[in-house]
Amino acid sequence: MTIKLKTAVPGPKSRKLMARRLRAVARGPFHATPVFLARARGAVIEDVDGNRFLDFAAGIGVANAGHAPAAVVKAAAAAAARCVHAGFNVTPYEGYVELAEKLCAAVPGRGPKKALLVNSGAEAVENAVKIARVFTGRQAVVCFDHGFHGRTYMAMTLTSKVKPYKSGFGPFNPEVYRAPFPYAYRWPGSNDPERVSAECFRAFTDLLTSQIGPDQTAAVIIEPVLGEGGFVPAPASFLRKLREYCTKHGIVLIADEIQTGFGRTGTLFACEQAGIAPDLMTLAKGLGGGLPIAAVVGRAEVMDAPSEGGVGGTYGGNPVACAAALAVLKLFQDGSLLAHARALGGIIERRLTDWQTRFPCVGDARGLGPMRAVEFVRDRAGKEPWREAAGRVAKHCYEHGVIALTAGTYSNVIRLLPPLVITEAQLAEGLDVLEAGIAEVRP
Ligand code: PLZ
Repeated sequence: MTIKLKTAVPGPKSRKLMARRLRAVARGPFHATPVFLARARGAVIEDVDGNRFLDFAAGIGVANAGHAPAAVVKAAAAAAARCVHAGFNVTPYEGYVELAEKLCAAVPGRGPKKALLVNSGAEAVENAVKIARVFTGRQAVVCFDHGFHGRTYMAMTLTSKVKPYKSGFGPFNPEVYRAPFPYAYRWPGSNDPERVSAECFRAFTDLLTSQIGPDQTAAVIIEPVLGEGGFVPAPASFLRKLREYCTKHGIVLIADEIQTGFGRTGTLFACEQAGIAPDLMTLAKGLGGGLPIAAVVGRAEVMDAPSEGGVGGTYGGNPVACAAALAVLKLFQDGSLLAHARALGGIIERRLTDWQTRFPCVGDARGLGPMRAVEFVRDRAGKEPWREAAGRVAKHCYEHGVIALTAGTYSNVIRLLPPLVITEAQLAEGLDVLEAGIAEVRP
């Protein structure tokens, strides 16, 4: 048994720290749990009161290779001992170049590729849009319903959900258009993924031809599986049709793999499973194993469109973060972590499907590989989103030793984001807690 609770959750030390936090820290940053962390290893988090939790959040899909893998800690420490920061735009260093080489080799696509390193997912999204606009000489950007791309102005504009992400923060960036995402469970008229995929693609082409103009469109940005939007996979057919359309019209296709990347869906990148290569891919989260680093990777001619000095930043591709990312990539290299991730995916899928048949409040169970979620509804037929159910299950989880996150446009989803090094026994232990939480949910 991994879970070990010494106090009620939150414990006295966490409560004290929360009181200090409320006084000194701005209200904005949200907490999924009231638990203050002391340390984390593998798939286990220990709080300041000595309670041990199983982690189904991985720092929002970051610790895919586990919390503090020895190789990553060692590589980062060694890099820090050599140089913490110099600035790639002042005195370049090998780690940045080597990471770019490795990322270019790892992302799908046959032709020559190049990479740009930045600090966060939002920054990667901003840069991908800048690059696409310069490359095409066009302005419009098309994104999708339920999408999440970050909190800076362009990334926030591309994000769909108003509360809490956009409310009060307007005006938003111009020339951003939104098309429907093939969210089969909530598509009016049909739940058949292929039919929904076809109907959404028709709506997408109609939007471009009747409102924007394909020849005015710089980029289309999509998450292959919605992350914050509730773990809804785009059908492979939809992604393939987008790929064809963008190629035909010279539009830059950006796959935002910030949450889906680095094994989260059972392959290094989700696009691999649809058999598509985007023109640009945005990466962050799992890339640095916890250190802040992100990337835009893609077709060399697109990546080279901005002039020298046109993109960059002080910290982008920091040497310590590069060393950590190189160590993370090495952990994925022999394929055993991905194979384990797929095995976890099978276990999670069976368990979640079983809950969907047994618990009326579980309206949908879905995902890709181990990136899976359940969606709570008040009634099966009407599918009215049941936000409080997801909140109560998440609370039950942390009170019983599992850190789990909600998601979804209606905040009625519980998503599973365990570190991919979690053992099958740990996973089962955590799923038992989650199941007990769901069984307790009453109107
Ligand atoms: N694109 C697909 O999932 C970040 C957001 C947490 P940053 N998702 C977690 C929060 O409450 O802000 C994300 C993502 C996708 C972009 C981003 C943005 O990545 O590193 O948080 O900027």
